[in-house]
Amino acid sequence: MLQLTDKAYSTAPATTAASAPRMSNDENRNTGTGGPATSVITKVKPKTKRPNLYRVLILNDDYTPMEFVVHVLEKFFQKDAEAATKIMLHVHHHGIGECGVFTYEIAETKVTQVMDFARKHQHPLQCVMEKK
Ligand code: TYC
Repeated sequence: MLQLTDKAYSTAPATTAASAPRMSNDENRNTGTGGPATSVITKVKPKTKRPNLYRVLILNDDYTPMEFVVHVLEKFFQKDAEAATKIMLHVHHHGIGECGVFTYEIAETKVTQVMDFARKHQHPLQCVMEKK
């Protein structure tokens, strides 16, 4: 059967009431001691988790043409010409620079795409990922 909702992709708690303080089922139950009735207050924690993030970095070298690096940044990291040129020049002068920040699988894919593209064009450009 086709399911339209999927818990794995839900970012919000199922209901807002879920995170409100709640008393145990048998509210105001007697303790059987002749003492006062007691209740346990429970608070349901929203179960959203932030994903681990990874920086994708490119490294400088002496041979890859500047225009090729700019092209890589436009093609795989959606940078415009100005942003791509800034990043390329930063790497050229400092040795390393950030192309973007992604979840693990996306970062891994970007690294593979850049490395394959550089190899195909016979440039030694290196691309790596680093946990934030
Ligand atoms: N240093 C290279 C050159 O002078 C340009 C370059 C920039 C190479 C950034 C790689 O990640 C890089 N042609």
